[in-house]
Amino acid sequence: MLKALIFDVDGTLADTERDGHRVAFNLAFAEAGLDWEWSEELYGKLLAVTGGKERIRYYLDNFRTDVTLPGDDEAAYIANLHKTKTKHYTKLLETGAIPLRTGVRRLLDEARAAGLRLAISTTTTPVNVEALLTHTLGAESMDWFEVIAAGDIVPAKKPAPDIYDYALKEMGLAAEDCLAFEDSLNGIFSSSGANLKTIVTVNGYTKEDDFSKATLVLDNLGEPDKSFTVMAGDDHGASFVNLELLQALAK
Ligand code: XBP
Ligand code: MG
Repeated sequence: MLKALIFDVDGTLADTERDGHRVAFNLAFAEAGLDWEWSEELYGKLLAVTGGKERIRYYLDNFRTDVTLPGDDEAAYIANLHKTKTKHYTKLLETGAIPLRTGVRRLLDEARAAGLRLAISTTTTPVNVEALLTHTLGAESMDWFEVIAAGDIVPAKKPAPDIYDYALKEMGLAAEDCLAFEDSLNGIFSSSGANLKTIVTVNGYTKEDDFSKATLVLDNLGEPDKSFTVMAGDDHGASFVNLELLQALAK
């Protein structure tokens, strides 16, 4: 019996990476006087690593071995740089620059009206979730989600299943009572690692990924007047994601 929907954030609720996080990282680097510039192409490679702090570390270790960070505490330097990035990112969201993806608002409204429980499992920083929800759905939307599992709240980020296991535990639900929504390879490894059936909505950075672990792979959630495109899986005759389709997928 489907009891809850658990949503990833970046790339799933909204297409935040290319024009949001990436831009915020570059603004933080410029503010710190660094010559680091993450192009759209390079950022696509850096998305292999989840977590902004971890992504900066990955960039330095794999693309900038020429760089020696100032001071003697690299982790502290990176954490501070990441704090600046988060400041820029939340300011970007305040401008309304990043809208919700197709079908997200409608599905959240349908789920709430039907009494389905909602949760979030994301690698991003908690303040980023609050900024996205507040500026797209209103401040009260933070209360729509029983659990907002985000960022450093778990020891291991996606692709580890920790963030989904945490949400399930906090909700007191079994994986078979829920469906997860994801957009990336790291995401599907995490949700399927927690034994969750997962609907994937691909985006520019992830459309070529292998989503064989997903229950259904779509270009987006669709709307009554704008049908989705099915990349893989059984759409049960639906043309957009609604509760009827989700109930069929959850069986
Ligand atoms: C995506 C991520 C995050 C964001 C950047 O998270 O991996 O790290 O790219 O946000 P998800 P932070 O798809 O799980 O929502 O800089 O706050 O980590
Ligand atoms: Mg994601």
